[in-house]
Amino acid sequence: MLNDLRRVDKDVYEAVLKEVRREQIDIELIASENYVSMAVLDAQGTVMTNKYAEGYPGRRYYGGCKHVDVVETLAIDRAKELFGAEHANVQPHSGSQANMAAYFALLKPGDRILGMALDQGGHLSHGHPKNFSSKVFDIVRYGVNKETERIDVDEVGAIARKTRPNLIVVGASSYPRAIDFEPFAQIAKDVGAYLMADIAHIAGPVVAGLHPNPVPHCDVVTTTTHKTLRGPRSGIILCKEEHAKKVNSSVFPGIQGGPLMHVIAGKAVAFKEALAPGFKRYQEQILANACALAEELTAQGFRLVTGGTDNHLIVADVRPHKVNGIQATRILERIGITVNNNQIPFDPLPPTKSSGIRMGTAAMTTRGMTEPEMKQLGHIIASAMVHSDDSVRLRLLREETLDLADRFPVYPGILRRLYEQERSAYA
Ligand code: DSN
Repeated sequence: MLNDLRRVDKDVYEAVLKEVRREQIDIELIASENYVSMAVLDAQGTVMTNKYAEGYPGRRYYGGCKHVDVVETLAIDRAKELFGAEHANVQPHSGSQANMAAYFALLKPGDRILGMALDQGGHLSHGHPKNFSSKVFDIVRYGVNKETERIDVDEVGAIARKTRPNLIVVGASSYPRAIDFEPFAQIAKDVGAYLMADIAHIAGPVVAGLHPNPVPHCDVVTTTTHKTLRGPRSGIILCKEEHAKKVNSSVFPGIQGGPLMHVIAGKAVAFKEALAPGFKRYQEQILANACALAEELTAQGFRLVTGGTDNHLIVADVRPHKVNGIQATRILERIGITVNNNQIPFDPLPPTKSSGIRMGTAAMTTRGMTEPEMKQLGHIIASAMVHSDDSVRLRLLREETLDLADRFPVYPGILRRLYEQERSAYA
């Protein structure tokens, strides 16, 4: 296994080996991460990485594309079927590039975008001052209501009527509640704006019918493919047929050259997996696990933004435990739990510290954990905060997370073969 890599480049090989081991022994609660299947890993490690395929299936600028055409067509057809979309472009390398291409398809530089502020739950590419989006476009922002910490569509409507954006972006990176796209469509219609949804986080529940689907209400929908959708690290764009040509030429030649055909192969495989009946059950368990973790964290003294969750993620205000977000993240890292520090709405602390942490259940659900393990994790997380100065207690908590990780292996086949090869690394 990985024999050529080991022979040619020991440094990279060893880093990969350590990453395989880290993924096994840590509890992954980063809301935007997941573990792809062996089939998706296989697809990405194929010779499709060699092929230049600028253009689209049947209309390429390079010869020799007949097999990559098959793969891209499968990915397109499956994406359309999954989301009920009229058109899909599966070439964006990432979520941010999907968003960039969508903006450039519908807008010209200087046009106005209304998006959710990052510090209220939005995403960098929805208009953060340091992102390309605010350098190219004129950004106005909406946030959440200070009392409820939820999106207030009346307020969004008022901002839209006042600022007359050309495009409204609905979607978030750290918003734990379901989003109703219909009122956004009404607002966009009232002010003559395009409506774009970025469902990077919630694509899995959308596909499973467990979250409203924005496709019928939006001009364009973007998503990453690696979060709850459990595909390779990448992005896609879905749109109405009327925007198809503009979206395609905005991706290529607009902002990208050759598509990453090995990653598109991985997307095709992941979409097939998402179309299979077991995927809905997986998504149901992600949501059930998020509820169970949210309940336990609340019982253990954390304050949850909005009081809970409707999706796969939780934003916990950690200040009741007398720590800030970065301190909580570091304490959890010591006991093998990975999360990210996250601002809460109207956070008095800067993003580098923040008052909260964000957690998601997609990855550990992939490993087979259910509600009892979520309760156990909620208890472990709180104990780590309480005993953060007690290295003996932290060591015991680390043993508990190691035991949990052992009970729910990820990539057991890879681990077994690497272990046989590299006993010393696992000694
Ligand atoms: N960085 C991703 C996240 O963690 O949500 C969004 O792009």
